[in-house]
Amino acid sequence: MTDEAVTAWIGLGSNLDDPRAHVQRALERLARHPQLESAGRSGLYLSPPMGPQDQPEYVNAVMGVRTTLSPDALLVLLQAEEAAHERRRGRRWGPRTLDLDLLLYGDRRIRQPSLVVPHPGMHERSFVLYPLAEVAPDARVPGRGEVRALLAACPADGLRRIQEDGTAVAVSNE
Ligand code: A4P
Ligand code: MG
Repeated sequence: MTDEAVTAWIGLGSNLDDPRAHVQRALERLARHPQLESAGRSGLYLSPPMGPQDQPEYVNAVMGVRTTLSPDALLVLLQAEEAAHERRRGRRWGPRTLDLDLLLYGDRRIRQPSLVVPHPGMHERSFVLYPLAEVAPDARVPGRGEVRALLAACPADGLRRIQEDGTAVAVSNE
């Protein structure tokens, strides 16, 4: 990869049809993608649904990639990966097999109809900040501050980290 590569952070979420497997498979496929170079990934987390409550818990994770792709091209790649997981778009914030959000793209701020970066709400969502702080506490959310500081102000909201033996342990920012 050339010097123009940027570090982008991607948020992964799933709450249908074996969510752990969907997130795990997406992490592996993205890490192998020829236009992405892996720059770290968090463990898997379990989180109560934000939005409609009549849906299962989510599995969430984040991953960093170094890439020379433009933000728009990266979004297209992420949407193709969602489609590979048979993601069907239903109601907003409704259940899904895989949601890939472009959280951060270097220090860029983007406001287009199809792409808003930093991803709206990420600075106050525990299922984004806790995994992100695990791998990139120094990262900056443009206009909001350092991940570490955002985490300190963000209640865990029932978030649990999945351990290697498969059990889930509550997390805290204290
Ligand atoms: N879009 C704009 N900016 C971006 C970006 N930075 N990354 C556009 C990705 N997409 C972006 O997305 C709708 C449109 O957003 C896309 O066409 C793209 O052009 P979508 O995935 O079809 O819709 P959505 O995900 O239902 O809506 P939205 O508003 O993106 O929701 P969020 O913020 O992604 O939240 N609860 C838990 N515990 N964990 C979760 O991960 N996720 C959601 C979805 C709800 N509740 C959750 C979780
Ligand atoms: Mg989304």
